[in-house]
Amino acid sequence: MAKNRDEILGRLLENRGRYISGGSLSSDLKISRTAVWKQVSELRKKGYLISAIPNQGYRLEREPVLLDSEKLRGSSIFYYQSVDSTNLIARRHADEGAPGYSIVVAEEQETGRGRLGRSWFSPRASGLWFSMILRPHMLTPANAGPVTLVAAAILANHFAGQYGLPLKIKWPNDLLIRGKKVGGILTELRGELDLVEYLVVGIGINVNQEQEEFPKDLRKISTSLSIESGEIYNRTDLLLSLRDSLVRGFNRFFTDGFAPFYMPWKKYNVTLGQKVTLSWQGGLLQGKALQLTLNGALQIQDNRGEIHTINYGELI
Ligand code: BT5
Repeated sequence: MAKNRDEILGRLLENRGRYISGGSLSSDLKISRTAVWKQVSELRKKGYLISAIPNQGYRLEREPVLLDSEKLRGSSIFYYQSVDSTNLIARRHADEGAPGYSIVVAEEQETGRGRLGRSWFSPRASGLWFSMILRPHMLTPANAGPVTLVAAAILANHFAGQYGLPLKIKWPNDLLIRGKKVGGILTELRGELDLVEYLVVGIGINVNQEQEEFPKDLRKISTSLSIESGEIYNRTDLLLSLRDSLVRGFNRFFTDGFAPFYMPWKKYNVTLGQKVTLSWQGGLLQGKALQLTLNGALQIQDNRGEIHTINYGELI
C-alpha cells in the first residue's frame, strides 16, 4: 500500500503542473482506479494538496510545509508530528510538571477533540492545533469560567490587529469568519473543588486549507484563514506571535480578571442581540441573547420574558 502511495507521489512530483490520468496510474501500477483514488486520499491527509478533474486526472498543487522545529526550539513549545490530541499530551506534560504557558503543538491530530465528545478535523501541516498549559495562582474553578472567552477575545484581537482578518466570536468557543467556522477552543482543567491546579486551553485554527480539503460535512460550514484572505501563512510565525499574545492576555486575566476582556469580547461577538437556541438541561431553550455578565455568562431571555443566566452551554 505504502509502496503504491510512494509511486503515485513520485509520479505527481515528476509531473508537477500537469494532470496525470487515473487510468494511466492504475494501469502502470496494476491497481484499480479506486485503489489509486484511495492512495490520493491518503496523500491529501498527509498534507499534499492534489486537485482532481474528471477526464484529466490528478495534479499536485502543493507539498506540505511543516512547522520549523528549529525556530520553535527553546521556547517551551513541545513539537510533535502526530498525536491523538494535543490537549491530552498537554495534560500529560502538565502532570509531569511542565511550567505555565508551555505549548504542545502537532502537525496532525488523529483524534482531535471538540466539546461533548465531538471530533475536530486536524489534517497534517495545514492548520494550527495546539494546547497551552496555564497555571494560575489561587484561581477557583468557578472563576475559571471565562478562560475560553478570554482566549477567544485574545485571538480575535490578534487576527484583527496583526492580520486584518475579521474573526468573530460565537459564544462560547467558536471562531468564525463571515459566518463560517475557522477555529474553536476546548478548555479543560484539573483541580480540586476550590482550587485549579492547571488549565489546558486547546486551540484549533484552520490556516492554509483549501475548501475542497475539508470533508463534505464540514465544507459548507468551515473556512480557513487562507480561503478568506487568499494568502498562504507561515504557521511557525503565526504560532509564535499567537503565543506572545496569549501569554500577555492570560497574565492580564490572572491579575485583573475578566473585566479588561469584557469590551473586546463584546466588540468581536456575533451572539448578543440574536435569537438563539441553547441545548440545555436535556431540552432546548429558545430566546434572545441579551447580555454577557461580568463573569462571562450569557443571559438569555426566553419567549415568556424570563431571563436565564447560562455559564456553559451549546448554541445550536
Ligand atoms: C470546538 O468544539 O470547536 C473545539 C475545537 C478545539 C480543537 C483544538 S485543536 C488543539 C486541541 N486539541 C484537541 O483535541 N482539541 C483542541 P465544538 O464546539 O464541539 O465544535 C466541534 C464541531 O466543529 C464538530 O462537530 C464539527 O461540526 C466542527 N468541526 C470539526 N472540525 C472542524 C474544523 N477543522 N474546522 C471547522 N469546523 C470543524
